[in-house]
Amino acid sequence: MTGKDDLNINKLLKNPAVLRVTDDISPVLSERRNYSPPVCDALRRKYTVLKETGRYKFTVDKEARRQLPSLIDNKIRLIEGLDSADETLAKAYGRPRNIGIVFSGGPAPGGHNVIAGLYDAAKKANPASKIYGFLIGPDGIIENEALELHDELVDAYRNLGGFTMIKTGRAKIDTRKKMELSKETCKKLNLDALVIVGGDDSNTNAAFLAQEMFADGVQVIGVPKTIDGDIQVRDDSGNVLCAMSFGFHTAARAFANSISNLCTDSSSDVKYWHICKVMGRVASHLALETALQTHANLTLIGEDLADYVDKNRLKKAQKQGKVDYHAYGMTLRHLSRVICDGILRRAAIGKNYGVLVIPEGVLEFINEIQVFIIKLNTIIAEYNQTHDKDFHSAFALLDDKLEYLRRLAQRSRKNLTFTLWNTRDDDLFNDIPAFFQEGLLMERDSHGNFPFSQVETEKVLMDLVKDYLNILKDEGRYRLGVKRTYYQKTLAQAGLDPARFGAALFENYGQSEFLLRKTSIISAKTCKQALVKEGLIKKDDEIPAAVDKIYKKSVPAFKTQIHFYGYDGRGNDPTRFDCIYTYNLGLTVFGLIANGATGQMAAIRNLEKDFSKWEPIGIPIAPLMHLEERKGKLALVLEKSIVDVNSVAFQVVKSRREKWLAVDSDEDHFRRPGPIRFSGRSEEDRPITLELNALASQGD
Ligand code: FBP
Repeated sequence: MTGKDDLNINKLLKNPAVLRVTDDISPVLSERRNYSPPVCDALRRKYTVLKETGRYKFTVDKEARRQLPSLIDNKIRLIEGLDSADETLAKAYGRPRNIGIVFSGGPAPGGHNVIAGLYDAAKKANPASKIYGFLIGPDGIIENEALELHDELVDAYRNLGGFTMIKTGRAKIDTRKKMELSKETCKKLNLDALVIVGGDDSNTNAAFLAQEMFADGVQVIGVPKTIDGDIQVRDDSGNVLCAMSFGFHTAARAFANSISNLCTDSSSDVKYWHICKVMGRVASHLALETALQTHANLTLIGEDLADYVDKNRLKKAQKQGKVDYHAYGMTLRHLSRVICDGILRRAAIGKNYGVLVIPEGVLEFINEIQVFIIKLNTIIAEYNQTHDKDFHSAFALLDDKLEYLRRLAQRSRKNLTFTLWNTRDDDLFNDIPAFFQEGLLMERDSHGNFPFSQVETEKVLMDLVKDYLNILKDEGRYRLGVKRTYYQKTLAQAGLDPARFGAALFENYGQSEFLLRKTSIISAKTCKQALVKEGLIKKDDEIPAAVDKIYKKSVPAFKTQIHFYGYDGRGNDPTRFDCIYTYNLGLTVFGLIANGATGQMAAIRNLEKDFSKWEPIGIPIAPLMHLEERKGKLALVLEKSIVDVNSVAFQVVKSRREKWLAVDSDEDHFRRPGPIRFSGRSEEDRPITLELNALASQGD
């Protein structure tokens, strides 16, 4: 570049038009920062008060009562607004407070608005109140790494995605030492309250912290965060108290937009099956919402697979007067058959392309894999408890880990009381591909969860699918249907009689719009034999070019493109629904704190209804807890909500499956959700899952 060019570019860079388009602040960023979400009526008032209601009942776990005695009798708290207050309330409500807030676990769109809501409400009640953001997750509490938030910082992140302002982490405050350090931090910062924005595990942690700090008077409030959508709360009678965690809507809409684009691509280029894995560590809520948003051709729902019963197997066993326990639940192999069936049926009408959605946590619902996961969890946890070095450092390589498992299997042969890992387990485990073995042995997170996002589930499944399709191809059963009119035109143009050749080549000539090659024709050689047999050509003749062309058209090539949707959707700027939901959650948090609550989770009731019906509430966390296997032991945790196969949303998807598979000559029935639109009228109000499930309570 010459000096003259340098001079020009420097001048150009100062040009207002260049400055405007190269600025970090895009028009949508400004629009988002300046947006003020609407506020629920109760939270708009000068004061809030809590009204305890005994209307909602929970069955309390004995262990929860034992471990969380100060919180277990907490009730649902309704938040009501007041424009004026007596002196005592006004003084208590408006006293200056120090509040700490932390993000825990994976990012979820809307988190910044929880902070903004809490910050606005606290400053409105008393401008001298201080809000601290703990940095990089719960480690920030343990190590007292905190940042005092101020207007400029909070304003910079309003209505924006990610947890960028204070970052997040997956640490768990699970040892006496970490608990003491956390208490010390609260003391040093003179905190009145600590707010934990997290998923089921983090809210579990919030309950234990609330119990621990009860005597010190530090209140602990949880906020239901996770794109997975698996924090949903109902009471014993099924009344919905929290319909969905925040972040779910945005992530689902982001995934749906990308997947919908693939639906368009696949039906244009007609040569690929797009295999889309979507996040959701265990529950398939995100996959279900994606199905409703896009009408992709095939969507697997883990919870549905777990319910699977092989009726043929069951009948066969019944006839023999036996019970076949293997008939219950889905195996990996069987699942690959289910996928192949869809692929085959579409191929038969000439559609050798499509979109398949696989939930990230599908393996959790496959019996044989779940057994491995639980056994390996226990083996790893037991090893870590009894040795100085942890399992993963002691056995860094896969071969070392396999060798250790082999030794355990040998032990089971000598010692019959040791049943954790037997020779059969070891043989089965050695039968699976190395990359999958590595996946199943991966390090668990601090809460003992299996890292599904790092396992190439789609690869495991698609390898099985490809193997089976090859078998079906060899048997002549995987073939592409050829449009009758195309076939007739091609043969007629070559001067051949379509009817005579058709009868020799196809099993359904004259019966269907799409012609299926006979299963005995699996190669050019067998095609020629069929023609010779019917006297259409002589032994030494070549296959007529037109027939060869039709034969080649009927041979499918199974080509896939693999995609993973997770981190991208998690980082998306929130939908309007999530912006409004989270800002009101932040205000709710302050309402709970200002009224002395602890061990509660902030929530908004009636999310599935119009905004005017939204009600801020506090849900007691302790009564929601139950015992679950974690790190090989039973632990008290908040129960995850998985997809209810009897829900309206699932039943709608189930009843549309055949239509969306589109095994007919019509176009596919894809739906275009479009990208997330922050402004404009075409953006939807709330997740489709919520809208549909709300119909159940209306009795429609
Ligand atoms: P949270 O439950 O912490 O919100 O995280 C959800 C999630 O995005 C899952 O969908 C996914 O399996 C997991 O986090 C990925 O974890 P990581 O961020 O550690 O890769």
